[in-house]
Amino acid sequence: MSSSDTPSAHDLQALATATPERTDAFWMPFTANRQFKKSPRLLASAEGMYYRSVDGREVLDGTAGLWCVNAGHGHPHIVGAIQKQAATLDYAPAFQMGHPLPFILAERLAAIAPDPLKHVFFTNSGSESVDTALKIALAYHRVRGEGQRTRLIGREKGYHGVGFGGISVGGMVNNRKFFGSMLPGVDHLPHTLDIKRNGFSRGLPARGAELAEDLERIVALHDASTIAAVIIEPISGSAGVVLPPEGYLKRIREICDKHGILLIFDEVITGFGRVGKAFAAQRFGVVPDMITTAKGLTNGAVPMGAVFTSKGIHDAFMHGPEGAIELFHGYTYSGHPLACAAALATLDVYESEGLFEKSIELGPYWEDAIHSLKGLPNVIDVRNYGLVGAVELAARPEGVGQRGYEVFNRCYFEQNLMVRCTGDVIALSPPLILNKEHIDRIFDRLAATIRATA
Ligand code: PXG
Repeated sequence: MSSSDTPSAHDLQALATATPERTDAFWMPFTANRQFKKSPRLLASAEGMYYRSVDGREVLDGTAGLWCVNAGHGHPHIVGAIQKQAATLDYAPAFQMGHPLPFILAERLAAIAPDPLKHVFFTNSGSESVDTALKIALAYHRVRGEGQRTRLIGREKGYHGVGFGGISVGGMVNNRKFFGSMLPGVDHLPHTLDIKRNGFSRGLPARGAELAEDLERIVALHDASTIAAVIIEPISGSAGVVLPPEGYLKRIREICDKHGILLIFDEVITGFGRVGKAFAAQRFGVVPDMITTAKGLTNGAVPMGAVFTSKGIHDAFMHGPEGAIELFHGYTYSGHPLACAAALATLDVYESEGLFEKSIELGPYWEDAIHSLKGLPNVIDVRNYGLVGAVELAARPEGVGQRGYEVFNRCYFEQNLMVRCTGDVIALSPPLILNKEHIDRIFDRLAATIRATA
């Protein structure tokens, strides 16, 4: 390409805000490609609580993008930090070399993480964070002389990204069934969704803590000496917002402790203020041995993930000759300068705007608003915690997911509201900068759509 062929920045802006002429080459992720391309939902820009679509509509963001834009869109402090960093240091090698920012960022992250999770390994996504945590768990047992602990325990309906490790411990059938035998030696706890007993609970469901006892059954079956780690989401997001029954997480922690099994919380969606503290671990008062994160870490502005590990896990690796690499794992872009700049600026905003507390301040109003949908046609459950919500709809006789998709699509085109649908569950997770008027608007528009889709 000669320099005269290089598109100018102005041309790129024009391209980025209009419907593309051709849509064939791009194979879209987790999307019904043929359906989408007939009637694309394309976003051109965003500010605060709103997207603007390529056809010029202002669309209220009920989902913080995909659970990631916790500080709202286009925050000037975050934008400025990324721009400056791009012009200062575009990239530095991540292995046996470094640059200052990941060191500074890791210290700041350690300061907001629960004790003793004071060490941070950087990745580029939630999927990579999960695979990293699983690998650290296996290697941790090995460096301590317990290399026979290789078994990993996940949970039905769990979502841990799309790497082979993540789908192996995950429990969403469509994410697994096409992809062969995955990792061997994995078992699954039962999920905790029980609409019959807990339907329309406000906050955490009261019934179901005993489901944690299933871990004892799995331990008895395989023997504790073969089990490396249990990984669960404190709140499952992708499967349609599945909440932990009161007391459930504490019991899982106790059983793991009893048997020397590591506990990993996947906080890719619950991290960074979604439920009223930096991490759900803190809100629920249960501290795991590792926490996996991504999304809200950089406000979604630059891809980045992070795994928090306990001091005990980290220190177990810091033996042997000083010149030996302690963990044979990492990514070209671990601690990327742009991602670090975005994350540091995002942490500034969370702090200066008090966003981690927003889910506690607004939680009761959010809860009342979402439960006002009870009684609308086809609403069979409503679930909420912090600034997370789900409205479960009865499936149409023609097929699971059809009603959910129609509500999602009509919200977008007819009500200028972005929600998520997963099966027939409408999931909500707004930016934490929202106010009560935004909450009213979200639920007015969603209620109108649910009525219209009856
Ligand atoms: N763990 C959890 C708990 C997640 O929610 C991942 C891992 C994977 O992250 P990456 O960055 O590799 O995508 C996730 C991702 C939804 C939805 O609609 C949720 C996710 C992604 C896309 C959609 O609920 N979570």
